[in-house]
Amino acid sequence: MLYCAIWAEAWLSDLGFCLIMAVTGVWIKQRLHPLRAGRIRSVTQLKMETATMRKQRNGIRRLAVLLLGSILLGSVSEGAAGKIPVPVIHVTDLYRPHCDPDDHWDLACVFALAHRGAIDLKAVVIDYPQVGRPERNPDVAAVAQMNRITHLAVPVVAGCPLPMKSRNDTQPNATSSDHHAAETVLRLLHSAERPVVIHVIGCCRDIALAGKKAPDLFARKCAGIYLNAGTGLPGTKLEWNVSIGRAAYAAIFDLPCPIYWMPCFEGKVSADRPEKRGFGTHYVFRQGEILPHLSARAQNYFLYMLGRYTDQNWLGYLEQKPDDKLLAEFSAKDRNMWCTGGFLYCAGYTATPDGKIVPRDKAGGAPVFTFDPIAVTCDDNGHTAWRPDPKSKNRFIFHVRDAQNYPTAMTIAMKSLLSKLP
Ligand SMILES: [Ca+2]
Repeated sequence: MLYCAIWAEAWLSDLGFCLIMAVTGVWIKQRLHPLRAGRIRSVTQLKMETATMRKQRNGIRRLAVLLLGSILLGSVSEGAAGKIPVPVIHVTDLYRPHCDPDDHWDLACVFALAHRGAIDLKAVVIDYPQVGRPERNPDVAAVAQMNRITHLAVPVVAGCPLPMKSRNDTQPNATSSDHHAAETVLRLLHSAERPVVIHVIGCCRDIALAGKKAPDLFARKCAGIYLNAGTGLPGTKLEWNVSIGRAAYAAIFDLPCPIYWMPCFEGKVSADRPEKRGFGTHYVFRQGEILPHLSARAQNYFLYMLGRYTDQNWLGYLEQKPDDKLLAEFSAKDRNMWCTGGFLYCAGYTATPDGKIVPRDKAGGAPVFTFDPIAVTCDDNGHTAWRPDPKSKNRFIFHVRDAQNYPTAMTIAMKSLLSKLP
């Protein structure tokens, strides 16, 4: 709505400018025409005057076109954080019944950013359920609820059931159903007017497949992959999102587009390397700090998931009065979180230590996190090695700059996002 209002305002001001230019043009024609002005005394003088006037008119036309163009471009550059909403594809292991409820919190965050016009949410891709967990289905009901709450119409597709056998495995024998998600991603990149951001907060498979099938398209049309997987330092067991698809995780690091790597955990930090601290996104918040402050519909979105409902009553549940008992029960529980910073950053924002969401260039000298340029490699088994590289233009790592305030800042930022959901 905000974005529409900005466009409407911009176009109205452009219309006003055009009217002014038209009136000015008529006035100039009336005032300066040589015959009307009575300044012509011979045919030769008329020809010379006419040639001079033509040059002046062409100059005025060029100036008008330049002015009009700059105004139109100026209106396009308006919007959230001073830019057009960045197109986003959200890839998540979002199931019903839920696996880890953090994915539902994350889905609400990206919908909240879309609702306020900061991103253009193009699609949600949900991982194919894990082997041995057939009762878990991609939670299309949660996406339907968020569409209902935000008045958006974001499409949702399910991912590929086949694991990649190697980091270059493009699965030539897969069916169209198997690659529905990967092909959807490629179609969206191909048709997008601007490069698209991709958030991966579950398995890497579908984006790795899409990227390996069309690396040139990723080079041209992917603005960055926000990769929520792995650990910042080696020496610990593989993180969950890596363990469910090592080859796919390794393949992401091969892609010719920016990678904003968001290690889920810091890893094993040695006491003699204190400068290596802060390279993990994990934080914890108490759900009661946010849930009671949400709209009834937003509360019901969470309670329908947290209560593990698997009926078909997603719309009916959304519209009812929130269940006070469930609300109290889950408000008293903590929640592990990881991905919030990347959602803000891709939209042009960061957070201050006191949790204010601010444009990245207005954070002053103290953003609570940064993305630092690095050189990074990943072997076939999902083990990464990296080092700072100030010259790097397309590999970055999430860096918590203020560990003391980071969890609170992310919680307050999330609360301010979600509390604006209708
Ligand atoms: Ca996840």
